[in-house]
Amino acid sequence: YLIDSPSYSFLKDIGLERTNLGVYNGSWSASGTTVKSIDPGSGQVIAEVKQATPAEMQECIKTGVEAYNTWCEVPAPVRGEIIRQIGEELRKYKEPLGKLVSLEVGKPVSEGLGEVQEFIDICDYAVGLSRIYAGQVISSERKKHTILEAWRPLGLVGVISAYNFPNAVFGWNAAIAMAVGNSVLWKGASSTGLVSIATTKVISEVFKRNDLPPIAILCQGGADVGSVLVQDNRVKLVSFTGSCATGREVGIEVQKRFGKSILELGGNNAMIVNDDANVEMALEAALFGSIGTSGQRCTTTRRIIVHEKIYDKFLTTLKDRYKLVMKRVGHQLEPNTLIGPVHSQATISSYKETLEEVKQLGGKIEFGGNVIDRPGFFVEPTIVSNLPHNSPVVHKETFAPIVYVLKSKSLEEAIEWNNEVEQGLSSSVFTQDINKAFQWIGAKGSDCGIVNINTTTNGAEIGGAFGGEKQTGGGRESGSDAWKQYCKRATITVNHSGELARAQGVVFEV
Ligand code: UN1
Repeated sequence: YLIDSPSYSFLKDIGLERTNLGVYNGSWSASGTTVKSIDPGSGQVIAEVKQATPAEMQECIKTGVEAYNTWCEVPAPVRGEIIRQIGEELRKYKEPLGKLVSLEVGKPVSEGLGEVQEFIDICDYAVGLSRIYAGQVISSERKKHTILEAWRPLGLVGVISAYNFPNAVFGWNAAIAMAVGNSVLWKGASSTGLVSIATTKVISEVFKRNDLPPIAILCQGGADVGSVLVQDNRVKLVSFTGSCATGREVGIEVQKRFGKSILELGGNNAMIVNDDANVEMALEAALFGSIGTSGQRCTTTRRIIVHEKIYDKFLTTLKDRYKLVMKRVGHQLEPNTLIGPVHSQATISSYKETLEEVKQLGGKIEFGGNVIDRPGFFVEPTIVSNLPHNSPVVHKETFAPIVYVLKSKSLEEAIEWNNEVEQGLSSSVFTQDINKAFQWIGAKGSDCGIVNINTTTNGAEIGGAFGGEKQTGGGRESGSDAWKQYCKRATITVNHSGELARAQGVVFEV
């Protein structure tokens, strides 16, 4: 196991062992199956995680509700102070935790560190939020009456996160949910259990130190354990990140019991390069957008729609850049690496299947297209051309580094293509024409949740609300007023007139 080797001592620095228990609800336990965590860059085992049984999930829910009953009465700015301490702990452990994220997911170290930074940033945001989130006072039509609006916590919030962002996505949800008074129960992806455990170790120390119950609970497990969380009425909100197919099932299950859900599902993100674009900048954006995280972000650029006037030159230069980046294929922990492995053998299979489909449909592989022969799970980042904009394979999200380059006649056509897919997460246009830019962000512009101008489809900051429309699920996480989704709204009419009055002039007197 890699954890036994001295060059991986950072794993022990964040409290990991050879065999780790995947349940934390005040103490560590777990009696389900054992999952080996694999380094996608070498295929070697890092360490192993013992997962929960469905019964243990039930226990976690019980503890989470109890913890909520304490936490919701802690004044919001005091909750903020606890979250400030969590942010401090994360700063202290940023290096080993970021390296673990890199190792277990397969993403380059700077991206692993970036992920922990995203969690730190959202903690800062939540600290501020804890002091400023507020309701309002609304005018009443009745004399000496006042309408108040207040935001109350929901209770226990469930978070199910995916392997590609095993730390930050939990962070966005947990920091905001806890700031407004909820407790949190997390089930991370089975293949990134070590990140879930290490993250929970860092956070749980803060609650202990402050004599608080476990406000953030962890329950690692498979689909059987996840479905207990999804179906239990005590879990007031389920925030799910993953595929459209699973998200649809989760959404329906939660709706059946009238629970709340936040769905952050697939994307099929397009980048439009208009004929007046700063092409150099667009090329750089295309590179990080399509290849970054080996194409495994929900915000990854999957389609590049280029104006016909600049199409040929753009494609040729893009291929040259891909050639350059190929020199930077390597193990994700190597400092020089820009292209790490994909996460698993399953990703390689879907990469191969999609490229088969591409060939059958008459697509041209302009660059890449092969599995790289080295230990671990490596594929060549791939550019495909010559497919119609509405080809079924172009409309499907393959979670791998494959990008389709499409040739358009006008911005209008490009916007139409941007919008014609089922998913609606992220999008961006490259133009230097302010009129075109405003066309893009207007009602008839991009229909996505993220509508960028002159920057990448991926790599959003925490300050804005994150999420997308249509089959992306409609939920919003992270910044802006996304916190409201973790609350219930109370509309409070206060009569301070000393006599009862009815609204709308209704008479009801005996
Ligand atoms: C994800 O891929 O699920 O905008 C999240 C981004 C990151 C988050 C991605 N901040 O690419």
